[in-house]
Amino acid sequence: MWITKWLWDVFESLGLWKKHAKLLMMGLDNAGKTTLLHLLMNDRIEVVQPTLYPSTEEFTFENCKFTAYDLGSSNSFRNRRLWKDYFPVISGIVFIVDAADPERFEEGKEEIQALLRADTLSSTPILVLGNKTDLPMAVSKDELRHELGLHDTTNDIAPIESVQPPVEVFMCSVVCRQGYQEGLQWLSQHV
Ligand SMILES: Nc1nc2c(ncn2[C@@H]2O[C@H](COP(=O)(O)OP(=O)(O)OP(=O)(O)O)[C@@H](O)[C@H]2O)c(=O)[nH]1
Ligand SMILES: [Mg+2]
Repeated sequence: MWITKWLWDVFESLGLWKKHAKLLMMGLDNAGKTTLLHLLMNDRIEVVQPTLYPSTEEFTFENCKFTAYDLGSSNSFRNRRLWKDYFPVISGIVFIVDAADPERFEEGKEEIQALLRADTLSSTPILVLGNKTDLPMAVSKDELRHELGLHDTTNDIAPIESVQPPVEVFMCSVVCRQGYQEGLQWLSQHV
């Protein structure tokens, strides 16, 4: 809405927003990307349909303004090509995984490992959210990290010579409004 944009511009010019970050929402279909985005924008859980068309949304978290691109699932061929167009303009990635769907971890691993190999993203922080911890099948953070082939960045055991972007895993339940806040705080510090 133009009035929101106008207010942001005023606040920005007064130096009241510390940062403005552009994010790409990524992850397999059904992971919870759009549900999270709508919660961040409208502060409520909405029933959403699978994303068929790319959308650009804006929200604020603490005193950081975010513009987020929701392209739909990253496992579609069309979107894989689309992402690359966004890489040069984004300052962070939110990669959401359904932590209660072990059958799709391998697919998720392929997606995130492809991201880690992308030259254009060498310094772009990646927030990995293990979503749906409210479901009984949800795995632990350690298990998810292992399944996705991610180093334990918390304990800093990644090889020093690696030029991989900062990556951190946070477990969350979007529908229970738990866990993603800590992840966004981490991301805000790295964008
Ligand atoms: N149990 C549970 N369900 C969730 C959670 N977050 C999202 N969902 C549900 O997961 C389903 C998919 O959510 P979406 O937000 O559409 O997922 P998406 O990643 O945007 O999917 P695509 O648009 O197809 O890429 C919906 O039925 C949501 O209500 C959660 O934390 N727990
Ligand atoms: Mg969606």
